Amino acid sequence: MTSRRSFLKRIGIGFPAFSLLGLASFSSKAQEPHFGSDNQKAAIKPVVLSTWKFGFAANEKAWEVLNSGGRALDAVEQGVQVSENDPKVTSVGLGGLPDREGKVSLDACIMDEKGNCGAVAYLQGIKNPIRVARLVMEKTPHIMLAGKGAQNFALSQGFSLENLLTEESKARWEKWKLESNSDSNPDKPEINVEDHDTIGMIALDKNGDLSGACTTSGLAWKMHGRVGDSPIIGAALYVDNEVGAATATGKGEAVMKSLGSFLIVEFMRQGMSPQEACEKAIRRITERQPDAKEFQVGYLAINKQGETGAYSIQKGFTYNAFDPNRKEQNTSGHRFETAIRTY
Ligand code: SD4
Repeated sequence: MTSRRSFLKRIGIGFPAFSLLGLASFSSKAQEPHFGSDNQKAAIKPVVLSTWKFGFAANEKAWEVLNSGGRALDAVEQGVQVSENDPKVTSVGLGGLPDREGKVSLDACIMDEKGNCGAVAYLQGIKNPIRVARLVMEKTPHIMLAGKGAQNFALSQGFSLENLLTEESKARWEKWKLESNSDSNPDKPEINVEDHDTIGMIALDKNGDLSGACTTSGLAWKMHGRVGDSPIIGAALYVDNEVGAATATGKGEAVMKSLGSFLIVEFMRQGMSPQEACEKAIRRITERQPDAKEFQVGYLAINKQGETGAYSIQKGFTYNAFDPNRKEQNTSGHRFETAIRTY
């Protein structure tokens, strides 16, 4: 079996660089990547990546599915539901922070290895928008349903209406209302920079197939009716089973302007590594959007070989990476001013 060090040499990455990529903590029982007789690099699989600290629990659920040979699509759908169902995660599903009128509205999308996709936008009263998005994909001729139509479709599929505004989220909204003057400040939703945000999850299964899911309650205190990037295929999520997958978190408006996830997949198609593709897509925002210092966007990517990348505008973007050799939480911190990446 090829040694790890010689494997790194063969793929052109010295050990220090490999550490920088956040991949250094192989356990002693780690499976060694190996080469076939044609000297092709064997894919690392399965792999699952998700955004933010709370995504660790979601990854564990997804890992159960992947490790038992399940489909990446099932893994991501079941994984992100862990966050949707957790009232303490105040940016996804139940317990999500509301808009400025106190209404919780959810956005989600899902995409499989065949390029099928489904999405819901501005969905109210339904705890698991990702399940509804999958049903839109599988049971309708459409890709996205929004608002009342999305809710009616969910009810027709056996979902029930629930109050998603928990006491804690309601109290935070009431405090925000007291402290802010939303009428004179209509464009200032809460921009999360730290460890509480949308969950985006992308996975490569044992069969070598990619899928992804993204689900959120969106920016806290957003204008009523606002829809972000999270249900937009190509913006917050894109999967191309020939190339790779990418997902986004952060200020949706910035991601939508550059269709970040699609851009990353296209960069990987041109030969960039997932890390290079994430960095270049972040630069597309920082170079073109003059207010980029004011907000956060974070990207994750996987390619068909199971290599991963992560990058963000600001420090503090936490993500979770599971593969046969690691179960880790990392921070991809880009110091905007100096363009130095720190892990
Ligand atoms: C949105 N990208 O609605 C989502 C939510 C998020 O910081 O990630 N907020 O814009």
